[in-house]
Amino acid sequence: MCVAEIHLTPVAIPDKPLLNCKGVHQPYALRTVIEVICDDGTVGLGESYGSIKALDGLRRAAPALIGLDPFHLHELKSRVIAALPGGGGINAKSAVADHKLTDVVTSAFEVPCLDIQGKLLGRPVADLLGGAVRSGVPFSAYLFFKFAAHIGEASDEWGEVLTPDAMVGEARKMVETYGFRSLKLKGGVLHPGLEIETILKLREAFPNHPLRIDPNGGWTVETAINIAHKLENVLEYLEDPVIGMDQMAKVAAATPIPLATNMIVLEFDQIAEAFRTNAVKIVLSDHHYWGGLRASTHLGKICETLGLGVSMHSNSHLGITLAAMIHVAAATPNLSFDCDTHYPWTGVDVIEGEPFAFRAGKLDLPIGPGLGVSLDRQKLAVLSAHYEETAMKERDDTAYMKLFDPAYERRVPRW
Ligand code: GKR
Ligand code: MG
Repeated sequence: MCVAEIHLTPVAIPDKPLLNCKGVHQPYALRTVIEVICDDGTVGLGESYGSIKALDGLRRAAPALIGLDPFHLHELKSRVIAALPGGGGINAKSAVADHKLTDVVTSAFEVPCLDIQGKLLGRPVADLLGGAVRSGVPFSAYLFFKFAAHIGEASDEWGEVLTPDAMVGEARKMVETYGFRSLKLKGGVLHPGLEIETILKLREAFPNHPLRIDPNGGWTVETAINIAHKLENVLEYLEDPVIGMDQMAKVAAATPIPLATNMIVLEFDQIAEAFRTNAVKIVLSDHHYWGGLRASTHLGKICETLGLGVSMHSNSHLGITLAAMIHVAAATPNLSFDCDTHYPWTGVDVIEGEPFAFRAGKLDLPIGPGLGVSLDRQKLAVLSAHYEETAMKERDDTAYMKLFDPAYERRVPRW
């Protein structure tokens, strides 16, 4: 059997005005839904980025995969590399971190191939990754400071969250609705003093919830060390307080709080330096740019060998990605921290039936072979129509922020 057809559908998912150190989320988040169809009619699903470079790479590589045996994943990777000479990265030049196009595209097609394999074998994808070691995968509440509404719109159901007290309110709603047992705050947005106050108020309101803060490199080394001192014994880990291996190593040397990253260790050949310099103690995996689900379990193994922890990063996403995250998280023995997810902010999906429902902050493996999710064509058509109608074809949180505040400037570090 072999791959006979590939369909790529870019979609625009309504998003909330969530703040980070680069600006604010636009009205849509862009993704691509991937369908790989075999000559026997078996369909594998995948989901990846929807940026111009990612979509272009997916479109250029897809024809090279026709005729591929969906079990031949090494060949999948070499066909992708051959189809994308020069490779390159998928992010804008101004981005502080980039992701390799060939890894992104390999992953985007590996997941549907694993979905196909699972369907043919009648087994969940987690079984193809060594089997699930936990029945429910725990996720953390992903807390964002936010504006009440997009420009020209009425307030969304979360309202404005721009103070420590309002953030405690957002956290309560997340915990009451989804049962999350740990909290991650997207920082680098307010003055550091206010973000310290926010974490301390969260600690008071949720004495038993592990807490993390991630300013995406928005602080100077001095600010980061100062914040780390104030939050010692409060944080489970501190994520990307500063940018760059050397700067992370300086902060790491000054605090007992473990540092985590999804910004300085993005590829296998960066792990050794991070280990040597003691810059990070926890690597955040993300199958979309680490090269796929199998690569993510390899990352887990390497981290185990080096005595590093593994946690999981996320970006705005739909249920196909969430299903893949659950399978790989279930099959990564040393993924010992609650995973990130933007899913509660998304509110819509392309999968058939009910959206994923968190119980006590956890999600079970979807039922059924492969990923265990199928595509709802009507839902897909709605999000695809949004993509076709919107002029937005690239994420640009800074440009959108300038519409709220024309004086706003992107600065990393900001504080
Ligand atoms: O959604 O604004 C966001 C996040 O800041 C996202 O872009 C990051 O990639 O969640 C991510 C992170 O942990 O850095
Ligand atoms: Mg992060």
